[in-house]
Amino acid sequence: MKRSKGLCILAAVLAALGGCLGQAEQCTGAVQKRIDCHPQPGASQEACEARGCTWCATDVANAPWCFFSEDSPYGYSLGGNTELTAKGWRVMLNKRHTLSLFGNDISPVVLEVEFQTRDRLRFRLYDPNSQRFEVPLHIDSPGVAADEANYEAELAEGSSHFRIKRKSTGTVLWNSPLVDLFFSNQYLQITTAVPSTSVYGFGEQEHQSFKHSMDFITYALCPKLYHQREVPLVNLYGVHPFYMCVEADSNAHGVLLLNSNAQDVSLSPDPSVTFRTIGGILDFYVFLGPTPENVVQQYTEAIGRPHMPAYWSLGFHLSRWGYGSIDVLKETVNRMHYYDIPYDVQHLDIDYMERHMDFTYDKVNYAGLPEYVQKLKRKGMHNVVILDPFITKDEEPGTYRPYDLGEEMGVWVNNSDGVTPAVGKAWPPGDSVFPDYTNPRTAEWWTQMCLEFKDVLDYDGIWIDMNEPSNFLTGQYPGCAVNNLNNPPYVPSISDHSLAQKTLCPDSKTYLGEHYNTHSLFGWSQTAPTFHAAQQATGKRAFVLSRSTFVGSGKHGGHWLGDNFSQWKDMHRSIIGILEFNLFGIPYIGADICGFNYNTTYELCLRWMQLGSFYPFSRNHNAEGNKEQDPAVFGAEFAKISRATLRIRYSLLPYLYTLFYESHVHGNTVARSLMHEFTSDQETHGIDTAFLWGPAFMIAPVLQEGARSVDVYFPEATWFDYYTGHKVPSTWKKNYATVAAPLNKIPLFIRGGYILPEQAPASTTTKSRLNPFGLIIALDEHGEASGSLFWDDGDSIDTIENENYFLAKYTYSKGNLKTEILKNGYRGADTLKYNKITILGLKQRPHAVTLNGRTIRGNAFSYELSRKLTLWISAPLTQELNIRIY
Ligand code: MIG
Repeated sequence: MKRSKGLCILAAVLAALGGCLGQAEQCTGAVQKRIDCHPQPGASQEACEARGCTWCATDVANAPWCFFSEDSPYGYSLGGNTELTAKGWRVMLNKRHTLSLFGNDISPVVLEVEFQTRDRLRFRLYDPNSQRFEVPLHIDSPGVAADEANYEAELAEGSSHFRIKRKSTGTVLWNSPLVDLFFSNQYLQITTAVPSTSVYGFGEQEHQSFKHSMDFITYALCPKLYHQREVPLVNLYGVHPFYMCVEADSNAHGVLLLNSNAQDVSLSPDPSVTFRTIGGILDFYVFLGPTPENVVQQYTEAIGRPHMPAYWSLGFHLSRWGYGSIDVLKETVNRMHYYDIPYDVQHLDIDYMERHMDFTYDKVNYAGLPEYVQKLKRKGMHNVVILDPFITKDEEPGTYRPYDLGEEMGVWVNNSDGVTPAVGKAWPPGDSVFPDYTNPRTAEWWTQMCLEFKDVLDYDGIWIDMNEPSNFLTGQYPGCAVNNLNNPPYVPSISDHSLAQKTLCPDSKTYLGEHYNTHSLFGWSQTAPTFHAAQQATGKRAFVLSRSTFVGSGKHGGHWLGDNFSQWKDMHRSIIGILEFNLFGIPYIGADICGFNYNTTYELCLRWMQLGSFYPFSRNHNAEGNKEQDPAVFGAEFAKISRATLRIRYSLLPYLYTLFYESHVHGNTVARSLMHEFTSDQETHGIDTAFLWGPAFMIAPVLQEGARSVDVYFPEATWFDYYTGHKVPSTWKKNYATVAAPLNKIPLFIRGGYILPEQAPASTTTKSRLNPFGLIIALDEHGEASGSLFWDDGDSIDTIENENYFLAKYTYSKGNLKTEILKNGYRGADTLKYNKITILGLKQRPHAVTLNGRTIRGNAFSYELSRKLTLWISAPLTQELNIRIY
């Protein structure tokens, strides 16, 4: 329930008067327990009481004034006996009263519980008498006996609540009163108590903190292009109805609502979470953890593990919308090379196209582009081209094959008649049609177009933009008809409260069903076909960067956070977005470095280059019309700092790549919050200004203008300054310490107990991949550390599945470093060497060092007062190392 401040005050006065008139007794009951009974705008006492709910003003910000009580005439009650099924149980629920909030209530509904794995429970509420839309994401369900599961699911409190418990602790993870359950044709709602206020996730919106505020906050989930991003919490491009909650005893669990209809979710201080969706079924999955990493591993096991990115895609990317010409592009590239800034990938935004038409390039302004791309490739660089999901229908017949062939194959999204294509307006000249990627024929057409285009303009990856899908109009021509789908009784709290705004009408027809149900799946359904097309076209590992994502998108693509602004606060929010997309199983994630909209400034851009050097996906990107902001344009000093920071990134790419391997194989996060690693330390729960690469590398960027230091929180562990190798003072532990951060420095720390593989940096990964490796061994308080290295050729398809890779495990204990080679299947590793071993945190200066039993001469190692030992060696990567420190 939203209203303006003024109205609020007026209503408060009226309510106070009401109180004097004898209605005060209604105001008993804690405000924080309220669940909104009038979620749409326009609540009034009259409307509220007419629907049988309680009205009571409060000055608690955002708290609903109209809310459910035990005797509100809604919800469901037990309608029969519990029946055992092959993997769980099910029970009928009947609607308690005949009154309806939004019409067409369904009764009975079935609550069905499925014990899928020991750590994963599914429960669904569905209509037993009619097939409703379900998301076509296949999740394997091996099934497990109830007594083997780590959870219990039951109807409790006289069968008035559905409850899920963690067996080991008895913590109630889910508790839904059936009294405010709704299951009508176009309005489904369920509330659950959550065991703590440490709640993370839900997307995609821009969040101000990683840990959510539970103060009656509502987020909408419905893909839309940015336009109103400046409005806080507005729904953005993707849909991830997934949250993770950390319980009081530090166990964590996750919950997914697998539903693709427009929806919103309200977080209340009780604490509780209310889901509202306008279609489909209520299909929940609960993941038992118990660590935050386990939650993400279990989540990605269900929805699909993240893809393995190409090594080159972990290099630095440069992009902008509106170079305008190949000459400006060349000047930009040249100055990057002049300053020798590490740089692997050049993106081409829509201005490379002829009149913004997919599968063309501008032969006038970008004359010679194909040859230029070849030249960059010979330097070891890669390129990514943008493709939009709208195809103009208004070129001369026979002159624009993408349209002609698509039309012939019948691959467009149709109007509600199911026959005539939906026509909207976007970048290309004339009007456009929209490929329906849920149709397998569309995938064939798209692949064909991508293959043919490769011969026109070579590319290594594809960037798919505007796939919410975006349209410059509200709905297609001639506007949306008035009907149930286009005008549902409840519209979630999305921007403008309009489902068709800047997209297609909900009653449009896609292969999988009405756009009403499949809107959130547009970008998702485009990602897999683009992945396969890119793979086929390049013969290499696919690179797909998608603006719109859904549950499971990480399997085939990465994401960037979209059209941010060149503002300091956006820099902070980028960290939150990156942490969230790691929860969503999309670890290949970054934000536009230096900001997309608005002109950046020298200092903002410099600090952002420093932070962005540690985004899993590191790309500087800018909007049309803004001042240039590539790291070479600000002069020598800026370039030098950017170069130095990116060289740190490049030197640690073997570590980052190994994290992506772990993510692909085990579903781990790549960038993670301090809370993920130090869950039992409550202080970490709210930290989102610093983050980690894996368990071991902390990035603590400057996020404020003019700041020359950062207050860094150091959880209980041994930490080393990345630059000096100094152990941080023990007084800093479990404390905030002020760390110097002059303009040329981003604070970075290594966690004791870990071994990080590194490799000498170079101007591209093509070159750095040939350089010698090093190991940074950061000892914990027991003088121990471990780590691993994954290596392969970096861009072949399925190297893991085909066992064409190298995997080593390193352990250091009692002065002894050992490697164990777990896999030696990549012959390209045979020529690579280790040349540098760094040990941080030694207790004393060693008097001798041996490598594989032979003494290392004194001039091949150096020991610094910081207790950092550096050994210069030459040893093959693919043979086991044994180093002893005496
Ligand atoms: O209407 O292709 O988010 O990264 O530069 C804007 C032009 C369309 C939006 C993307 C942005 C890209 C821009 N696109």
